[in-house]
Amino acid sequence: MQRAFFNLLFVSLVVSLQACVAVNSAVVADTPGLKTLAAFPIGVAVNVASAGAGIQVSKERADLIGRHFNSLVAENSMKMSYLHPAENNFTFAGADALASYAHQHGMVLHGHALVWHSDYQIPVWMKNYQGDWEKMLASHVSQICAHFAGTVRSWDVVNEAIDDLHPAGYRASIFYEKIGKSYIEKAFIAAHAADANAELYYNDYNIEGSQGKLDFMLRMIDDFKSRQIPLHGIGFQMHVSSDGPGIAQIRKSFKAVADRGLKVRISELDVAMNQQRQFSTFTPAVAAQQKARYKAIITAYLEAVPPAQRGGITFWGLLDGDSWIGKRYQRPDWPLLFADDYSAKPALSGVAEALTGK
Ligand code: 9MR
Repeated sequence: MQRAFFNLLFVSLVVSLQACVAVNSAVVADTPGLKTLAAFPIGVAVNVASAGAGIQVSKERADLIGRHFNSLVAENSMKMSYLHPAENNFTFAGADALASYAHQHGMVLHGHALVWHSDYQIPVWMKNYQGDWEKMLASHVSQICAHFAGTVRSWDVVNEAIDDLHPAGYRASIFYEKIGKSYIEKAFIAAHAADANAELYYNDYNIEGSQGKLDFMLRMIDDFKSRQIPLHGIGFQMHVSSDGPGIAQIRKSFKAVADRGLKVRISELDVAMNQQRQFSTFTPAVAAQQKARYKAIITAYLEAVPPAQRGGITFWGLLDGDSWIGKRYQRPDWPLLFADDYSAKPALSGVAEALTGK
């Protein structure tokens, strides 16, 4: 009698375990790898080897990334201060490891960023540089591009050179102050001379939302085109939120760049949901709103950018907890496609639905 009871218990345990496995694998099988749904690169920003979060040291991350993405970008480790800590010293080891990881896993590596104003990403030696700034910056760009020629197929050559606070002028960065606005074109010329095969992007935020900033950038593009400066595409960072910018403005901004024959990348996509700090948890209603927003953005990209000009879409991190947003603004937020337990959020289906036109 007792034995029969335990047998029954055992059988029901096995049955429920099997059911559980079946449900989980059905969920996994139902979520297509994003990279299988697009003819252009689908990327994610990763950290190199920070404990647990580094793609090379976390199996969970590596598996999820391998399933959905075919393009990587270093969230931080290819910025100026990390790659070029002293005038005559480059530290390429971390980025080289990422490049070979990408290569081994059939992914492309996008380089971010050769010239960026952000104060603590400019190496101290550079800030204090007393010599010829034009030569120094060109040499910085060309040495890095030459090192990665053949492994990095596209670069953010200049990041955030336009000032959106003082409407639509050049940002008063150290490069602008030392060299003038020509530092931008000179960086592109140096990058192209060092690696003629690399695709070269100008990358910025809020160009999908601020008409003034967009117009200023379009004038810069037109000027570059008229003088054959080797600029191949624009990266729209797209750190957007649930409330804005409006989708019509986003579509129009992509189209304005595409109409000029350039490639368009969505280069750092995330959708913040808690700018007003009104939520303490990520509810199903917020998740549904985020899904719709992701879907609308990807749809706008596909509508506005012809296939041959789609440089790809990169998400700025994998798990919500990775995101810079919560850290920078000191608030809970859930801007990305995966929750911290590696489960897919509705946002992932929103992206998949847009890519498949459903
Ligand atoms: O996500 C990045 C964060 O980890 C860094 O602390 C920060 C400063 O280097 O940069 C963040 O990434 C930025 C990117 O490099 C350029 N566009 C804005 C991104 C978010 O701030």
